[in-house]
Amino acid sequence: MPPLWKNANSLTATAMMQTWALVVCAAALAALAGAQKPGRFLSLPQPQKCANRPKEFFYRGHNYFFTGHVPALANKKFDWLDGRNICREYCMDLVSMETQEENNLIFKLIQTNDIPYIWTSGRLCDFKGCESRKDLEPKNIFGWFWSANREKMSPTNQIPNGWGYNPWSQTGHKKQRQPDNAEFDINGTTESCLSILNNVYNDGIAWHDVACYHEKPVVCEDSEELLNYVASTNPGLRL
Ligand SMILES: *[C@@H]1O[C@H](CO)[C@@H](O)[C@H](O)[C@H]1NC(C)=O
Ligand SMILES: [Ca+2]
Repeated sequence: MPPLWKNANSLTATAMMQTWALVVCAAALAALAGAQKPGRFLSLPQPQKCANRPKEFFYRGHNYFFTGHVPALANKKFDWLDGRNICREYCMDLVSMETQEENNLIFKLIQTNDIPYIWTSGRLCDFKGCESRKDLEPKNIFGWFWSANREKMSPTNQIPNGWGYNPWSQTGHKKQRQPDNAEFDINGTTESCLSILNNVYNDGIAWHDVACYHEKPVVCEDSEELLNYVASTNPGLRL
């Protein structure tokens, strides 16, 4: 899969700031489009929080934690952007499941701890900058990506390459396979964010598109981009 934006890899500090500008812009516009809390931005990493970030488990070079297992964050819920920002202050971002093995790990975390739902970094490219991308049409099939690293997802109507199942639920509010953008039909709110729901539609643990204003606990995953940036600007800091 090509990265969604060309400069997704090997970021210098300057490119990093440009990337932030792009993402900040997109996030702000997306927030405005949702008419929820206008003028919101992505948070910058906080070096001390990065150094002391919760490390609940480790997989393939990344640390992860569930907010419900961190005393200061337990019982708190966040809308999607606030969820990203909670993670980003720790040099992390919402979890991205690019492989079946990683997805199974997160499904198991949800099952073992009986977690009702979480946010992931999955996002529909439906904000400014996405209009001219013919390769993202139709959006409900080709328009999804991981915002943590801007990687495109597999088409939603297929079993992803290398996977044995399609992680998107086969059912939902409209008794149709996901993503179904169901809340748009109810009151015009687009379901632009990717949540894992635990058997909410009697469908087991599965991916659903959900409107981004809903509040959920989150799983944070190390962001190499933010860790590298904080490492390069804070020599000697142990991350
Ligand atoms: C849309 O409907 C959902 C579900 O009933 C509700 O929670 C939400 O507040 C509604 N949003 C608006 C903008 O009316
Ligand atoms: Ca849905």
